Amino acid sequence: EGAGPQEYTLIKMEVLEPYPKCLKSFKDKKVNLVAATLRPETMYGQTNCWIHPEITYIAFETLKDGIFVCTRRAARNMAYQGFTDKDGEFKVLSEILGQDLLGAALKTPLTSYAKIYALPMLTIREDKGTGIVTSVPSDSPDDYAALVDLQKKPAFREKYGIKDEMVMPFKPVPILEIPEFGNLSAVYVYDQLKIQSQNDREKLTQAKDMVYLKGFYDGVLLVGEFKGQKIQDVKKNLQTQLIKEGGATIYYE
Ligand code: A2H
Repeated sequence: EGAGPQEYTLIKMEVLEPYPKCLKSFKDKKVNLVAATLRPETMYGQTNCWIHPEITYIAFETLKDGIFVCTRRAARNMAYQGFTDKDGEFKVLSEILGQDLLGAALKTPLTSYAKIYALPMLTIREDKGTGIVTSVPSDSPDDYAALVDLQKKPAFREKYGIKDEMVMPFKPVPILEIPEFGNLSAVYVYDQLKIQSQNDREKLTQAKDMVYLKGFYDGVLLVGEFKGQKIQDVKKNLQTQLIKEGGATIYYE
C-alpha cells in the first residue's frame, strides 16, 4: 500500500456465553474476537462477524482488554503497539482453527442487534488486518455478497454447522445515505452489477470502488449521535467515541 502505516479501527467483538468448545478454557475471562475496519462510522450496521474456516488464529492475553483472538501476525504487530506487558512479546494461550469459532455468539458496539454470530467467509486474507472482519452488508459489497451466499444456500450453512437463526434474521440496516445509491449502497451496486457470489472478485472490486469514495465524501449518517452529518466530518469523532466507550482501539500495520 502507500507510504506510511495504515491505521485501522480495531473493533472488540465480545464472545458471549456459552463459549465455543475451543474457548472453554477461558471460561471466566473476557474474550474478544478483534476485527480491523477502515469504516468505524458503519458499525451501526453490523450483522455478523466473518472468520475464515481454514485460517489458524491464536488467543493471547492483552494488558487491558482480556483475551484477544486474531492471526499470529496481527498479535505480533499488536505486541509492538503496547497491547501486551512486554514490548514485542506475546504469549500464545492457544491455537484455534477458524472453523471452531463459527457459530460463536458475539456482542459488538453500536449495532442494533443484541447478539450476532461468527460466520464463514472464504475470501478473508491471512496477511491483512486481524484475519477477522466485522460484517456490514448495507455498505460493504463483500459482506453483502457473503451474507447472501449463506442465506440462499442451505448446504453452505450445513457444511459449517451454521444454524438458520444465526443467519436468516439478519438484514442489511440502512445507516447511511449516499446520493444516487440510496440507503443500502452495497445492495444497490450488488444488484446493478448482477453479482452472483462472494467469489465474483472482479465485479466486487468494481462495486467497492463505486461506493467507497462516494460514501466518504457524500455519505450522510442516518442514525446515532451524528445523524444528519457527513461522514467526512464525523468519522474521526465517531472513532474517538467508540474508543472512549471501550468498544474499539487503534491498530496499525
Ligand atoms: B471494512 P484494506 Cl462497510 N481480508 O470494514 C479481507 N478483508 C478484510 C480483511 C482481511 N483479512 N481485514 C479487513 N478487511 C476488510 C467495513 C467496511 C469495509 C465497509 C465497506 C468497505 C470496507 C465492514 N466490513 O472495506 O485492504 C474490512 O472491511 C473496503 C476496502 O486494508 C476493512 O474495512 O484497504 C477493509 O477490508 C480493509 O481493507
